[in-house]
Amino acid sequence: MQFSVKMRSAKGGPHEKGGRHISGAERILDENDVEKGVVAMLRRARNHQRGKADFISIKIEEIKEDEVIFKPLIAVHSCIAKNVAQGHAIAKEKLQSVGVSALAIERGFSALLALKDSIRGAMLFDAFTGERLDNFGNRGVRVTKMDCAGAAEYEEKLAKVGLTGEHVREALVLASKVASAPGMVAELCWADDPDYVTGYVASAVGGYIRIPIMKEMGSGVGGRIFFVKHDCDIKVLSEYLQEQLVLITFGGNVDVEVGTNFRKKTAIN
Ligand code: WAQ
Ligand code: MG
Repeated sequence: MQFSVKMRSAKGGPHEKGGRHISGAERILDENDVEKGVVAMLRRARNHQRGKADFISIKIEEIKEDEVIFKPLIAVHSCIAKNVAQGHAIAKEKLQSVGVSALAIERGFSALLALKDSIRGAMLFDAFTGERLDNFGNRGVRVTKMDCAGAAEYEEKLAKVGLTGEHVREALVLASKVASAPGMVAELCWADDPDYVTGYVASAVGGYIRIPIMKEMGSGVGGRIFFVKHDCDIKVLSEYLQEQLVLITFGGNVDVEVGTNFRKKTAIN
């Protein structure tokens, strides 16, 4: 039996009463791993760099295994950037190359850079006009009900190319689910943890492009923008992001390419 386990935490009360978002997590776990998973989430919320949460919501739901679908891990590429300006320039170029308009890119960046603090979910933007399409306000759309299909296999393969840690695993799983969503064009993200400055641009076509520096060290403001097709059905998309159970598979060999020009290729297998 499997369970969807999700956590969101805030400080200064619940999110909906103005509390400051601290941390969230989403997993799909076997019955035997639920207890351990819940304890890990509790610890994360209480010992987070962003602060000690005083509101923690953990939701555990039994799932029907026939409702789970499988999607492949998107290809992973790493870029070199020496500072935030270079990181943003690479991200903009990559977004444009997978079909996001220059106007939408500017608007997306402005929206993220204008945040005074992180919100708990992602903002949806029209990839053509750059208009914000969701009306989730300071909540954003939270992608949930996803995990990697085989955690042990995943850890082992990613460790071989030096991609370890929860940030990477969670981001790769989220980005792969998001890239598979109906109407999705691309995602832009950087972390909200003050000492974690990495971010990425991801899409089904271009894969996961890891960018080492997307904000200044010490900044607790990160976020996500999902750029979607002009005629995207927001209701269908939001339902997929929030409710569809998705497990991410390796689907054979996965290549991780390193370098601005992606010259060095390391196969994970
Ligand atoms: N659904 C939608 N938005 C989310 C979710 C979610 N499940 N989780 C986080 N966000 C939004 C929210 O606004 C956060 O403030 C923001 O994204 C950043 O979240 O080394 O750690 O969990 O390759 O801090 C990327 C690089 C790390 C990983 C991203 O994001 C790597 C990261 P964080
Ligand atoms: Mg974070």
